[in-house]
Amino acid sequence: MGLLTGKLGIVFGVANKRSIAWAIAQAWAREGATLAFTYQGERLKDNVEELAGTFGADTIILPCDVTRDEDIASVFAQVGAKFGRLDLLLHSVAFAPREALEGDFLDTSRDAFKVAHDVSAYSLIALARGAAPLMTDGGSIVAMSYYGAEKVIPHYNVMGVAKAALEASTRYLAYSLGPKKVRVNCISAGPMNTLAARGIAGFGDMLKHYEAHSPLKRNVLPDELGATGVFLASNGAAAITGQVIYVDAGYQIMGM
Ligand code: 0WE
Repeated sequence: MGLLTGKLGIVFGVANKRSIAWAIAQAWAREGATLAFTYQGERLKDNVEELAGTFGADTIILPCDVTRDEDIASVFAQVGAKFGRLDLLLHSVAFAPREALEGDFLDTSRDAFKVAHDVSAYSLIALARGAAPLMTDGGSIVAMSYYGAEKVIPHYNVMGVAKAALEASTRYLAYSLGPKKVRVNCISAGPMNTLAARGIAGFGDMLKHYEAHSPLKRNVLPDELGATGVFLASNGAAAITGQVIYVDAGYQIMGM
């Protein structure tokens, strides 16, 4: 029997087959979870339907712009009607305006700060609040973070500040939802070759830097994020909440 057999989950953040959300969703499904998916905007609808459609007829696929409270309310109303309850939620959503990731952090506009924090950090709180009433038998909420939350990564800029807010929100949500046996954790992934990384200047050099300097002398594979996602979702992680787990080939431990 799978580690997640009988569990019901919802996945936010699949854009295409390279998405971290897709790697974790596939691993959750392989372990027996039944999943709902959301997509951001019509341009991603076909992608998500093609990927998630492979899981069969009981898969729910819904639109959701995480900056819209009415979208979030509608998603959890429909998931509640079809699933009746919920055990798992994956948050794999981030956005900052491109110019904020290219220039000097000093020039971060009020609007770029607001958008980055709304999409990338506040959304975790809003989604947790939507999911919590359905998590009647406890639950596991997993969000994706990055080392730029903790140390300066050139050009990551306002996304680093937003990921710091996401990680702090993870701790406060863990405290808020702990009495309901709902756990909230982050996976801090090493750099991955996803749509979100495409076109980021120097991204190839960053992958080479991890190969050269991480203890394991390599980059992280999507399946390894999937396996950590399964662990955090499983009853094996029943006493783990509020944590940031680094899945980064050990890079984060290095001082030089
Ligand atoms: O969190 C991320 C990327 C998130 C992201 C990516 C984009 C690109 C396109 C958020 N917003 C946007 N907005 C866009 O217009 N990562 C961890 C990947 C990443 O992004 C970087 C990195 C790494 C690593 C940006 C600069 C430096 C390093």
